[in-house]
Amino acid sequence: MALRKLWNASQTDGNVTLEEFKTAFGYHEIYQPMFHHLDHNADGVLETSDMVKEFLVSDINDDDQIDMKEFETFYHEVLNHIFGNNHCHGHHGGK
Ligand SMILES: [Ca+2]
Ligand SMILES: [Ca+2]
Repeated sequence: MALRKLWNASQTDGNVTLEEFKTAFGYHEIYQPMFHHLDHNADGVLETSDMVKEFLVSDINDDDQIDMKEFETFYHEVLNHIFGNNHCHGHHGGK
C-alpha cells in the first residue's frame, strides 16, 4: 500500500522527496499540492520533523492519537489548502 511505500522511502535516507511521494501515491495532480502542504519547512523534502509537525497539528485534543474526527479535520484542512483559499497558506488553526 502507498503508506508502506512512503515509509520505506523515508527509511532509506530519512526523508521523502516529491518524487518518492509521487511514486508511492501515483501521479495525480492532487499529490503535489498535498506534498507541499505536508512540507512544513518548505525545503522540498518531507522529513520526520514535517510528519511530527503534521501529527501534532492534527492531534487537536493532545492525546497522542488521531481519531476519526481529527482525521476528518485534517483531511478537510488539506483539501481546503489544495482547492480552497491559497492566501491562507501557513495557517493551521491555533491550538
Ligand atoms: Ca521539509
Ligand atoms: Ca487526538
